[in-house]
Formats: sequence, structure tokens, C-alpha cells
Amino acid sequence: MTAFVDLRSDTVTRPTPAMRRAMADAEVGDDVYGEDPTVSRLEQLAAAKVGKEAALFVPTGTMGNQIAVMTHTARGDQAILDVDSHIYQAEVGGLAVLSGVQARTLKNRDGCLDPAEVEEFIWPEDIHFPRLSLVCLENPLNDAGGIAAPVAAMEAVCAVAHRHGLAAHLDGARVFNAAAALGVSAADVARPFDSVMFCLSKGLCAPVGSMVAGPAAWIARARKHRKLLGGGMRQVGVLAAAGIVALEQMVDRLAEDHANARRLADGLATVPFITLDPARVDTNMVFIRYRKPGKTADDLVEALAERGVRVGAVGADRLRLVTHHDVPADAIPAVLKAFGQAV
Ligand code: TLP
Repeated sequence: MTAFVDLRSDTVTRPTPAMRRAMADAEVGDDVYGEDPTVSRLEQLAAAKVGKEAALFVPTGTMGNQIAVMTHTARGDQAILDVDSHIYQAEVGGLAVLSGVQARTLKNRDGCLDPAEVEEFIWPEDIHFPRLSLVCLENPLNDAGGIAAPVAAMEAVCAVAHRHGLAAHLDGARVFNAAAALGVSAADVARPFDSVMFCLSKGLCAPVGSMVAGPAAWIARARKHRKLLGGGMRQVGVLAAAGIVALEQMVDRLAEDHANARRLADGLATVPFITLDPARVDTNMVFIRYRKPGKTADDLVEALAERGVRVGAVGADRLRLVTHHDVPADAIPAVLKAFGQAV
């Protein structure tokens, strides 16, 4: 492969040798008939990891979130979402297109919605009003800097939702990063929610796949929605096998990515024209501003690429760097040197 240090996302991680071996050896069957033993094993393991009754293997995080929205709502319903959330911002309007759900957005404070603001949004029944049926949170909240909101903050929002008969879904694409940052288990992070989606294909290095978890009867309905969306896969144990390795072997090392992100943030804070708040680096993401007169984030992306470092521009002057398994600790000084030259 290339000599690039690729910090664009943890989605760029490649499957580990143990995953490739497990994939080659996987016992498989037709999963639409419920006959793939490796998928069943992954689903049981995944449910246990997030403390839910059952889980469903889905191709992507996007499909997992959309299945969750579809399973919690009816057409014409409203959902309360964070304006910075992936479901609202980065799933191509799927909730409107696929589920006929209207988004009502609020802005998070430090990575979590304010329970009082959520409660204000919940109007009493009126013949004119759409039914409000769902609140979605995201932890860690990617676009807010990958910050991990404390469990108590999430609990307070879920308590409001439940008091008013709304369901609560967690986009926990990186729920194990949140858990590591907070010093709790993924089950603790997911506990206040009715359902959770998490990805195997990001920091956990599986090539493909995400999980949706929740009560068994709800997962049975979600399974039907997965089929509706074309996500019913056949001998998919070859992919689930990598997912099992992801959950068994790759969770405990995420703290290394967090330590590397912090090293990166501390170093970047001393680079001219770059601003960031290292105290906001909770997980494996570092968001920075590049403010050099006459230059844009895209210019910096290009100058870094010439020096073997890939980062992503997420705005005119904003960039995101994500640490992961394929960025070892000893790559960080080289990245900082490239920044020093590129600015
Ligand atoms: N995030 C990707 C991009 O889409 C932005 C990334 O590089 O971070 N929820 C969250 C919080 C996510 O960050 C992502 C992917 C998803 C859902 C969707 O997962 P996939 O890519 O598997 O559909």
C-alpha cells in the first residue's frame, strides 16, 4: 500500500491478519433463512456487549440507523435530532426519504441535547400536530469533536423521552470509544436507550458491518426492515467472522488511539495558524481550525498530502484528524513535522 499516514477517518482501517484468517475459515449458511451460524454468533455477542436482548448484523452504520428510525416510527411522525448528528446531517435525508419522518433539530451542549429543551419540544396532543415518536442521540458525537457525553447526561434526555412515550435511539457508531473515554462499559453507555447502532468497520477494523441492538421483538421487526431495504444478505458469515474478531480483540486497544489523538492535539496546538482546544479531545478525533490569510482548509489538505499525510477538510477552515489502528504512536511526530512544513 501507500506510505501515507491516513488520518481522514477510522473507516480506512484494514482487516487484521486474525480477521482474514477467521473470514477464510468461517462456517456459513443462508442468513435470510437464519442459517448462518457465524452471523448468529456475532449477533449474540454484539447484543451481550451492549447489554441488549438481541442484535442484527447490517451492512453499514447508515442502514443500521435508518432501520432503527423506521422500526421506531410510522410515516408522518417526527423525531428529535441533534443538528450536528450523523443521522440528520450525513445520511442523505434517509429519515425523510425512507421512513417519511420529519426531523426537529436541537443543538447539543457539550455533546448531548439539553433535557429541558427536549421537553419543551414535546407538545401536547393536538389534531394538527404530527406524532412525535423518537429522540436520537449520538455518542461520541462526531461533528462536535468526537466528544463523549457522560452517561448521566444521556440518561436525563432518555428519561424525558420515555416519560412522554417516545423511544430513544443511540447512534453509537463508536460506542466503544465513548465507553473507553468515559471509563464505563458499552452496555453502560447504551443502557438508557431502547436501541443502539454501532459499527464494526471503524476503529474496530472489520472490513464491513454494523450492528443494531434492542429488545428481541423490536429486532424481529428491524430484521424485516433490513430485508425491505435490501440488506438481507446470504452467506455473510464470511463478514460476520471479522466482526467477531473485532469485538473480541479490538475493543481494548481503542485507548491507544485516544492517547495518540491527545499527543497529536498537544503537538498541533503549537503549530502556527492552527487553533484547537486539546481539552476537547475525548476520543480518537481531533478537529482543528486553519486560519492563515488567503489559505483554506483544502490548501492545507493538499500541502499535507504532498508530505504523505492525509486529513479531511470539513469546512472552509476546519479539518478533522482521526487516529486508528493503522496509525502507530511513532507516526505522530512525523505527522506533526509535516504540519509544521505544510502551514
Ligand atoms: N461516519 C463517517 C462519515 O460518514 C462522516 C466518518 O468518517 O466518520 N454514525 C456516525 C456517528 C458516523 O460517524 C458514521 C460514519 C455513520 C453513522 C455511518 O456509518 P457507515 O459509514 O457505515 O454508513
